Amino acid sequence: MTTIRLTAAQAMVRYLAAQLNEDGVPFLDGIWAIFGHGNVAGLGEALYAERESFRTYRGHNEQTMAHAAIAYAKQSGRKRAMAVTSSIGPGATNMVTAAALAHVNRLPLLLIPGDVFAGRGPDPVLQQVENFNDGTISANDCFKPVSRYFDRITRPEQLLTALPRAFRTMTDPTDCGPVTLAFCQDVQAEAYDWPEAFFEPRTWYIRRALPDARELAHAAELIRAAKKPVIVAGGGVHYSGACDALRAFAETHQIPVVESQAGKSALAWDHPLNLGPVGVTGAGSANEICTDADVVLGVGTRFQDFTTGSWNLFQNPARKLISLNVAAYDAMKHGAEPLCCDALIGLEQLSEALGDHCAEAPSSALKKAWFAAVDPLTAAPRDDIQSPSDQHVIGAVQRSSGPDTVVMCAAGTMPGELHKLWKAPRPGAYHMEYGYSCMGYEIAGAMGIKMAQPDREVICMIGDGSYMMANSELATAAMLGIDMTVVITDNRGYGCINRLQMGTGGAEFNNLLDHSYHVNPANIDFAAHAASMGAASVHVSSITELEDALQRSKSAKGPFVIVIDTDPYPSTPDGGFWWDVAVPEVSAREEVRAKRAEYEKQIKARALN
Ligand SMILES: Cc1ncc(C[n+]2csc(CCOP(=O)(O)OP(=O)(O)O)c2C)c(N)n1
Ligand SMILES: [Mg+2]
Repeated sequence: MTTIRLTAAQAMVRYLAAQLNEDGVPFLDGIWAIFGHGNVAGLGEALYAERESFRTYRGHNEQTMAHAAIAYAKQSGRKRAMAVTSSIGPGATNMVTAAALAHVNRLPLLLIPGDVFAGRGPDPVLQQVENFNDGTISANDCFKPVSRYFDRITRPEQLLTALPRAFRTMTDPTDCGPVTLAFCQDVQAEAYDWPEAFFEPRTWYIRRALPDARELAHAAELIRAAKKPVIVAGGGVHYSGACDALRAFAETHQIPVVESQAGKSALAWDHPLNLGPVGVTGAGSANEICTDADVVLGVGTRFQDFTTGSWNLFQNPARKLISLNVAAYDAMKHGAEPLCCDALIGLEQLSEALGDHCAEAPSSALKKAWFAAVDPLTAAPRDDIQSPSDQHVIGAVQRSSGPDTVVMCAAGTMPGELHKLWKAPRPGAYHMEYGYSCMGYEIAGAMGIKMAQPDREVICMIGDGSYMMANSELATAAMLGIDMTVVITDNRGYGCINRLQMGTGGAEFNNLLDHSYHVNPANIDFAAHAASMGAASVHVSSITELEDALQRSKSAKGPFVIVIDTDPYPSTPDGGFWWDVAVPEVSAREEVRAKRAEYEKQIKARALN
């Protein structure tokens, strides 16, 4: 066996660069890095040496670098990913939130935080968390509950098993999620004689699991017997590349489709069988179909509360749930009949099993009524209004967008409004991080999307609150020459939570800036802030000005930030479904007591489901 003498860090970088995906391109696009003690001397030296074959990107915050990496992976349909490395201690724990985000959303991400000295000679080192009763614990143990695979590299040769496991996890559709390889800093610098074969290029295929014959037959039997079936399309449809298969299945068997946040854009918005978004932020058309459905076929969905109206949506007492999911964990949820397999293969085989069976197509009146109700909300206002709504902003952005546009968002008012109102023309046109709904994903995420798909126009919708939480990768986007449009809706605070507070009977408190304890009124100049980081920016005062700015943004180079003041109170009244947010049983406020009574009715209704 020929060997090569390298440090553990050098070996890791060589290995990372040699892993390919099924299209023959590197699985990892590169690595985001902020150095400190814990990675600068070891991994930093190794990355420098390989800088031509494996790119290192410098960001401004470990969490948001990881957000960029996650968005990259999501937009790549999990076929490509990025790594992120940090120093030990705060740099590392900054990434824990991002690990959780990737974990919830089932997205590949390779985190390489530096770790304390395996040899413990200089202990305690700067930033070392000392545990009094357990010598093996470091700050990086925080990653364990939010990693699909965690390993601490305390000897160089552990990489021979840890690295293949890392790629196995990231490319396994069932287990896909974040991997944390906590890399002890003395080990990074230590040499070992590595088998050269370890660094040969290796291709990682994403396995397509076939259905079990009994599960398939049972699912087909249930669908055949159904009078009012519906398909709930989730993110798994996209990750499996099953959007065409879904359309063919729906058309052949005339079964309506509704879409979760992660599933949206699986079918074009104007396809007659796309009944629209489902659940808490769903369309009236979709929710009406689901309320009555006797068979609900989930495809690649986790059935989270926003999708199921906190499990109050599917009200037909005779309804059966089938969950077609690659993960048995999801396929068994809430008493579902499992169809545990890849979405594309599962839909094809289910279709074959159903033959020419056809359900009764849904009436087109439902969709017509929905658009008749909501289209006026996004229409250009006849006269310029003082304080436009977020719906007006969505309308303007929609009018300026084309088939190559990707609209993206994560938290605040916009996700719900976009789920209801955005008209996604094709798969990938809608990128919503609504598994973890993490404020601060947006700007870094938009950058990651553009890096994944440079030919598409990326529009980031972000509230003032999310912008304030994490905006520093705007400077990175400027530095990397990333063309993207950022629309900041400034409603002076946490508008959606303020409405939720009112909706649960609470007084308006600590959400909008003006309702929060202050000595001086807040006055943030977002356009000036963005400009200071190297972005082109403009504050617009009307929807007409917004439309002009959106046109200008198309030929702009680098990030282009548009700020518009919006009204924090309106949200789309039509559609939607109950969301379980616990209301206090005891309160001095009459409004809370009234909301509690309503709440108890909903809880009872769920018990009957
Ligand atoms: C990291 C994080 N913290 C808190 C929340 C809870 N949260 C969800 S939306 C929101 C307010 C968002 O405010 P903004 O971005 O201004 O959007 P708006 O609703 O005002 O349009 C908060 C606090 C969250 N989702 N993520
Ligand atoms: Mg806001």
